[in-house]
Amino acid sequence: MSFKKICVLGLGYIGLPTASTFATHGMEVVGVDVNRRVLDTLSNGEIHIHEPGLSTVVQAAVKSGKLTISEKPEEADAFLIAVPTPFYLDKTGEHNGEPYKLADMRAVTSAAEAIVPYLRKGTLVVLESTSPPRTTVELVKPILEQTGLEAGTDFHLAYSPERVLPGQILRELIENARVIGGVTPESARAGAELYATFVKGEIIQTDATTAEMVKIMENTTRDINIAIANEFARLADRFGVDVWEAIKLANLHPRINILSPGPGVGGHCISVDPWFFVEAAPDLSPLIYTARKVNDEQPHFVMSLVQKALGSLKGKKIAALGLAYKPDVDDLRESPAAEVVRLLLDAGANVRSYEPFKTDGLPGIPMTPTLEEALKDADAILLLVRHSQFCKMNPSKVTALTSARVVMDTVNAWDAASWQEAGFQIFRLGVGKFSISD
Ligand code: SAJ
Repeated sequence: MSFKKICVLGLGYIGLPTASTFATHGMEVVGVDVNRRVLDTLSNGEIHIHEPGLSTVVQAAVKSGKLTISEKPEEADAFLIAVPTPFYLDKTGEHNGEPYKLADMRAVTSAAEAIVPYLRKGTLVVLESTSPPRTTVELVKPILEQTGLEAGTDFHLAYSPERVLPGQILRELIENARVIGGVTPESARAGAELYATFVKGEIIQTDATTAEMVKIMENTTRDINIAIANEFARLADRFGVDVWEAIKLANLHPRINILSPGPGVGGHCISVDPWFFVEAAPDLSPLIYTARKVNDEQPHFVMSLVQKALGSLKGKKIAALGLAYKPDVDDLRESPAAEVVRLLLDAGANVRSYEPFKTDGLPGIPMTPTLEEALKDADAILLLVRHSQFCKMNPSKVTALTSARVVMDTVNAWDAASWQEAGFQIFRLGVGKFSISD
């Protein structure tokens, strides 16, 4: 079968780059979103997210006439669902007061319902949104079959996880291997043919539920690996060890690759996807649940570092550097850095945050438009995100910009000796010793 026209539902971090990439590879694309602000921004030739190179690709796609933006779907050869599957904290008390999160599948449900009037014999529908195992067959399939058409026989239905890394989306979209899971082998084949439009990596066909599980397994493994690194940081602090040195040495082992501790795990993927397993099968996922809890508690460990450095936090002026969920992106979703700032504010500290990628920041968090302003009258500097700009800070120049003489590094970005030589006292996350002789 050949695909000439595709409708992409959801123009966020995944949908927009995917829609534009299909368009720049010759496909006629209708990009659909329910958010008026997103539609207006895109219609004005602008984009609502920060992703290197994306603006150029979207503009090229719109200018060529291949990408049009709309508030509702229209008839097409294929439909791709890339809407959010957010989480909410379960407050029913069913989990004995333990933090427990549940998936909100309403956007996937409405997207599937929006496709129903346009579904024809031979149409392909692909779900890309990260979803609990069996969503394609148990949630999406019955909605689409309301048409009287049968999935796998009359139309094709598949699940294909996106695996791109924010900051490198456009390149990874094309180069990464793609898994396509069909409700039948024919559906998988149709999906593989669609993605062959631009994917240069290997395209592997499987069944829909396996494809769903693969995605969640990938991000869950990463979450657990970061949790153990965070736990090592706590242990190193207790035992008078420098965790960064210990990790470097352990990683010399040819089969060990310990990740980096930090202020916690954020973003809309790793910090939420493991919940899809926990929610679906709590009896089978105690390790996954515990790793989530360890990573969610990590901002409290940062608080203990700040308390160690400053004693009482009341009225202390702290310059907090970085609010994004990870280095060199503007995404503040589920950011542990923002959580640390909230905890500091709650403890009575006078925090001023500087986030170079998003100076308008977050409600309730006092922000400064420049680094200089954040540093000016500070008592202490707290580094929360390993942005390249912060890694390059020269301590001997920083002395002139601030009254602070205490710095706290939670991401191992700064060379302790250089800061000490410049007259700062430095505290580092996961470092329970102050000199080699400790
Ligand atoms: N982090 C650490 N220590 C580390 C690595 C990361 O604390 O050693 C933190 C980061 O600071 C951040 C969080 O973990 O807060 C997640 O960052 P990340 O770079 O690990 O992942 P994401 O969420 O930006 O992207 C991930 C990727 N998945 C994997 O690497 C397995 C990406 O390929 C997926 O497409 C994406 O999730 C997604 O959409 O699911």
